[in-house]
Amino acid sequence: DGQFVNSPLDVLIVGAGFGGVYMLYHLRKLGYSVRVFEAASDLGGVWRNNFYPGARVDSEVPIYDLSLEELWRDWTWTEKYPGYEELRRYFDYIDQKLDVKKDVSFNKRVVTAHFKVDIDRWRVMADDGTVVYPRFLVICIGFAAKAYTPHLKGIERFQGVSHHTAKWPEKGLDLKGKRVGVIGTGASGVQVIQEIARDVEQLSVFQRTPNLAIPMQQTKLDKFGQEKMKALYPAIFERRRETFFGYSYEPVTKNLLDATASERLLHFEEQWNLGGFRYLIRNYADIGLNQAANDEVYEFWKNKVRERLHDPDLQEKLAPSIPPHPFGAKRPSLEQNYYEVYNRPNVDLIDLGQCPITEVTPQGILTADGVEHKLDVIIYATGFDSVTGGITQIDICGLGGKSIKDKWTEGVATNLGLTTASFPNMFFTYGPQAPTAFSNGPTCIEIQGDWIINCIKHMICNDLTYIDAREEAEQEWRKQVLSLGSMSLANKAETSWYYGSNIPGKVVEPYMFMGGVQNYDKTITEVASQGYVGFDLCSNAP
Ligand code: NA7
Repeated sequence: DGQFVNSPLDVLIVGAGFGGVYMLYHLRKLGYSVRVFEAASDLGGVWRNNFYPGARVDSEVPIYDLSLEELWRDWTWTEKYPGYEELRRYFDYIDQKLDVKKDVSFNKRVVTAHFKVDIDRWRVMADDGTVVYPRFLVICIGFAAKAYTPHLKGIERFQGVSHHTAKWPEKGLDLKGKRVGVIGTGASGVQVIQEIARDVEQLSVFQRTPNLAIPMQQTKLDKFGQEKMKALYPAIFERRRETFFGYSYEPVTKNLLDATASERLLHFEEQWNLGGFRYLIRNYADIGLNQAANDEVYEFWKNKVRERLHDPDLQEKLAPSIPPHPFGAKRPSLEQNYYEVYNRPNVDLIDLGQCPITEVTPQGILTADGVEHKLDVIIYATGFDSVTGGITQIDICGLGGKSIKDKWTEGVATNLGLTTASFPNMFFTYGPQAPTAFSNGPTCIEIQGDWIINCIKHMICNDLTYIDAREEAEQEWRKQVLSLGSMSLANKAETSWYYGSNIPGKVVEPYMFMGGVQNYDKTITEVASQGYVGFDLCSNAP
């Protein structure tokens, strides 16, 4: 076994994005020996992997900041919704401030992690053969660690260049003057489409489901304004833990059906103009549960979008008369000039609902109407085997030699979205059965991170070697996650990564806790303060 063997670790963290950096900072401060293994060559997590043109965050700053004062005190953003370049600079700055990199091993993709009962430690191996034996294993790889490209017939025969948005070539890709096809109109598709349309010779967008995108209302930020705002940062960071989605604002408590027509109109307009996710999450309380309320939100959205499109055919394809799914059932993208792009003469929208892809040919994409769309570049903006895919692609074995992949074949089971039974001393953040996609990333990560840090501290201080979730607690949590997920209108979307239905063969069930960040925080905090009910803690492994 390779390096580090002689200095057994207290904690190994997998992933150096927001979660990994936050955990490292706190655990190191407590005096533990901690190491981070990161598959990429630098810090940044999702922003290290996703750097296609236009990649940018859909949460505004400082909501998207880490809440550590030593970070935000001297940092200034230039845009309300920063792009990947600025987010990468933020991670460089984090390193300058917190001296993170000295404890991170880059280019180390974790391939196996086996719990060794004889030593009460994990044996973790990276793809370069490096092995470590940490007591605790914390997986901070986010929900989008495994990209998904559909198995289209003929895909390997394409003679042009093709890339998944999350596997963009490191040296970049010159699209000027090229005929480019984009498959997929999720968050990544919308961003890449609106960014490249003006540069490419011809853009063909292959759309299966229209994105019910809402305006970002991007704004430039200056230092003076931000310095003034900083007086409010502590309140903002506290507040984001107290709201349903982990932002600093809440839905209104009133139901849409109890509001007058003029009240609704003005409320919709206000959220629309303020931008970001407000039209979704600061809207009326019943829009995610009541179809009639949701229909009205859709109608307003449809009319707004149609105003921006010149051609009636495009209006129907991008903002159909009949909603493709309830508004908000799939995550609406935040757009800047997405709809205007389709008015351009060099942009073509291919509606796969009417005319599906038959195959990829050496020269492009053939659709069912017999048209071969000739392309130099194909961009797969086709998403991820989200939430569980990144975890199950690692060979993780717990007690009894069972792999996590086998354990989760019939569906996911976790206790509180933090651990899973029979995998002792292992935790994960921003993954299955947690608020994950139903929350602002850093909010969720800090809530879960704090819980894990306190748990590890509790174990070490009390000389406990072993914590494992009880199966009955796990089943109880699963029941709650499933029941919340079945109540939501979100389950009405045909293909959705929230439910795993975007991946052929994946178990279709709610993969995340949809009961609200503040309720999640309260629940997990109570479990800890009651002495970790639902967990076995002991001095020796059984
Ligand atoms: P998403 O949101 O999963 O979007 C994937 C897109 O790819 C979506 O429009 C899919 O259509 C489309 N898709 C997937 N498979 C196919 C096939 N076989 N043919 C045609 N189109 C296909 O992934 P993103 O990367 O955009 O965003 C993921 C999250 O990352 C996002 O929510 C943010 O939180 C950040 P569909 O809608 O299923 O019909």
